[in-house]
Amino acid sequence: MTTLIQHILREERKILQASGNFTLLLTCLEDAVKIIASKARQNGLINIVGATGKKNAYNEEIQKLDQISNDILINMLSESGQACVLASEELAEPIYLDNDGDYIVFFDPLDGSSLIETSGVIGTIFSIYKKSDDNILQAGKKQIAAGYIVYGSNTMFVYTSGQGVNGFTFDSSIGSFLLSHSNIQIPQSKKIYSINEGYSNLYDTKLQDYLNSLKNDSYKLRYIGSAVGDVHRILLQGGIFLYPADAKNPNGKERLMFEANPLAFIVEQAGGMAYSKNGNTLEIEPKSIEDQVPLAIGSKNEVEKYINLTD
Ligand code: P6P
Repeated sequence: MTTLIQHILREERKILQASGNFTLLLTCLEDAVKIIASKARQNGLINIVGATGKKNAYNEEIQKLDQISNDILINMLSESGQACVLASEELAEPIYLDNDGDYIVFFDPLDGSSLIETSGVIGTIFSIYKKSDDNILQAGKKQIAAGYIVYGSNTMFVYTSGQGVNGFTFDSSIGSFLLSHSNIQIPQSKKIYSINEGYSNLYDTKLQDYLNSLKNDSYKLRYIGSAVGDVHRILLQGGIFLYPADAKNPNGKERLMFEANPLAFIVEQAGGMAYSKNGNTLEIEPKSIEDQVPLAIGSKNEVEKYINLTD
């Protein structure tokens, strides 16, 4: 039996040459997501459903559990003393903390929160960088760790620090995440694609022709409406997730710092590929904390086929 914290301690000693501070940061993150998981499972019993009446920087309604999750993460990560900057998808500005912490943490506190009310698959996504003197915005390839916690039929913590991808499933009988999926490798060929076909009239001709080629080749469509849920399925079963640019969203919708980069780091570490118009997602130099990018992510052969047929 290997717990999440045992695994992170071993990795920290082997790779990060840190003195335990990184493990302390992830321990506080683990506590935060345990609380979030507990709240999410009480949906229907406690008043966590519905909108707060506030909007985020993307003009989206902030749901009550978004706010709760955001506050829990801010509180726990601040208390760790190891993060000098916290940036949340739900906050217009990053939080600069008065400590000598070495790490910058970006997070989407609850991706897919519109699915809370219907008990859908939602999740927390995080992305960790070493502090940089000049700018908190760094390309995704500079991440030192990233992961997500998916709150679905089980609660699973999927994580990489650049040494492969491991999944830890929450065992409520002992209150810990235990290693359940060691060295995840994304299956390379699976005829499953994931896209919101409701927007197909907004897609350009090449994209429409590509989608038709998949249908003609008997691909299945699976789309949850939360990137963390769709990408988690693809990480384990293979396929491709697409949130492309369209006439309404010329830069796509997925947030570079909060969704695309951490998911791209995970998928590439599992042998997959992540592509955002004209190049690898992890190579993009962010211009703004609110950058949104088109995203094609999943099995390498599927993403390469997408690029060949649409670029
Ligand atoms: P649509 C969730 O709000 C999210 O940001 C992603 O998790 C998800 O992939 C996308 O939006 C869904 O967007 O336009 O299909 O509802």
